Amino acid sequence: MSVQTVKTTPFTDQKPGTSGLRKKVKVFQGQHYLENFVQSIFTAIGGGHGKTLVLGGDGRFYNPQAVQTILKMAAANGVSRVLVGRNGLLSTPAASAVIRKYETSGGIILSASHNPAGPDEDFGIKYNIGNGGPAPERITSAIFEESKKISDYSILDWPDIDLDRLGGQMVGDMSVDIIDPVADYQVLMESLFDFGKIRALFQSGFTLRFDAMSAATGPYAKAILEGALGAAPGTVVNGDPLEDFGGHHPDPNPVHAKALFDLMYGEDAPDMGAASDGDGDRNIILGRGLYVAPSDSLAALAANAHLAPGYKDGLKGIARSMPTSRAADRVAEALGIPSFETPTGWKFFGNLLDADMATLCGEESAGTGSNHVREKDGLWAVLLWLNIIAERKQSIPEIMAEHWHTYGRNYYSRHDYEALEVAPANALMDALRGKLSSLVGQTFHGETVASADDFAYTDPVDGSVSTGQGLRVAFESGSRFVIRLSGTGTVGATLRVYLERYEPKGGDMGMDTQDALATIITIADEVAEISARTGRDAPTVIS
Ligand code: VG1
Ligand code: CO
Repeated sequence: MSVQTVKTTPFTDQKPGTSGLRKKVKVFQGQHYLENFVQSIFTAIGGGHGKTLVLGGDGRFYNPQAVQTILKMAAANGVSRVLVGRNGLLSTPAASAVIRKYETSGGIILSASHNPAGPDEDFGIKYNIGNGGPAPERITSAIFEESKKISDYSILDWPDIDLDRLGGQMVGDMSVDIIDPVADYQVLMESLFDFGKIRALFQSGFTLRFDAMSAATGPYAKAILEGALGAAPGTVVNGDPLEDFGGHHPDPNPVHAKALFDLMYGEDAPDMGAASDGDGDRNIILGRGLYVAPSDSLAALAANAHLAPGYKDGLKGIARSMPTSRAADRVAEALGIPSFETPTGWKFFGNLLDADMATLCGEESAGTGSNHVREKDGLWAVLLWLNIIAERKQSIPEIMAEHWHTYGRNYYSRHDYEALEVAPANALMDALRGKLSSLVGQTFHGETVASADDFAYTDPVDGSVSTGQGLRVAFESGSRFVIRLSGTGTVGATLRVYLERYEPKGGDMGMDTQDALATIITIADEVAEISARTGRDAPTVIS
């Protein structure tokens, strides 16, 4: 057994984005690339000495090789113990749950989430801290700084271990526990929800289609939905994790989960449709003929969470990312609890959850979660919906109709322009940023601008400030649009345009979303010069 110190030179592009470092697999396979980043993590967290870590990923191509390398580096950096999901698999929320349950120092999650996988596609890695959540900016910045000055890394000369064998093994002096990736997570879900009531719901004939998109959630969904809850066999489709996710983008949206949307809008639709993403932290919810916008799902869950045992004492507060619709704010107001508006990315919710200021959190990008872990959690959201349906004995369309009747409806959509050239995308942002202040008071197509700014966030717990988090233009009517560039893509730039219009209660709750937003869409295109500057006449994805 010998620790090798390997000479290396820094890469300039290891800056973590919205959720860790994501690059093409080929980039990660390049000499020293993965190792440099992993060593930068260890250095940034003050070394591995005496620490216990959790390690696992979404099962995509290169996941097992990366696990082996990281284990040898962890041992060389003095880590005492690593808990590894069997075959290197742990969904992102399950990794968070395991970090919390065993009170480890943190964990390394291997995922590029909803990005496609395979030898020519994407890989990703991120560090989560001891609360189970993504490292805050202070730590991701420290990792990036280390990556810019690294000169060597440490790795143990040791054979690969058997990732398929549950139980203890050694890598040098470091003990490795291969754990069942589902067990701890399932126990946590059983503590939050009324499994008896949900089981009775399925027994009464309630039907569900859960599309695991050939990614990490399959084993969890099968064990919990079809196993513990007795949903009919076949409820979970695409339930076996594949290293290339079957060649699909495991992104639950109308384009990539088209089969599910077609089913739910067709004649043979089950009562509920749901899907998760590559690493299991996202969810979408559909009723018969109705797609519940993720922002609306957050609001409806917040309004009904007290029906599930884990939330029976009510919520402390609700947090949403800035581009997420303000539907949840109205619920918070009605409940008399605070609401928070954070930048995009789950790392900004951690402090609010730790301080018990927020109980539920959500993002428009199909992410919802609570204080049970420090990540968004796809299957958790499905179970909370099921628990609510079991209690209310109403369909999803009925629950949403009542919700809008009570609170009004925030019509909401996101338009993505993917794989743009970087320079014109940046120029578009710069141009819009430059004219924000001059927009206030101007009227476009009957909508007068009430405010326009570049969103900055001051964390109410530790006072840290995050700037440049999205350009937002709000109108006197309550409508708004927000524009930002994605921080998770690996090819060119992706422009995200978030569109929102509020229809007060008593108004028309049955409009087509794109029709309802037509004026705001036109204004956003004109003001931000989207088609003119991108050369695109339509978004790549509308969700
Ligand atoms: C996207 C979403 C954001 C989410 C992030 C990570 O980021 O918009 O809401 O937190 O992905 O989710 P961006 O920077 O591309 O807009 V996941 O499920 O990809 O880990
Ligand atoms: Co994800």
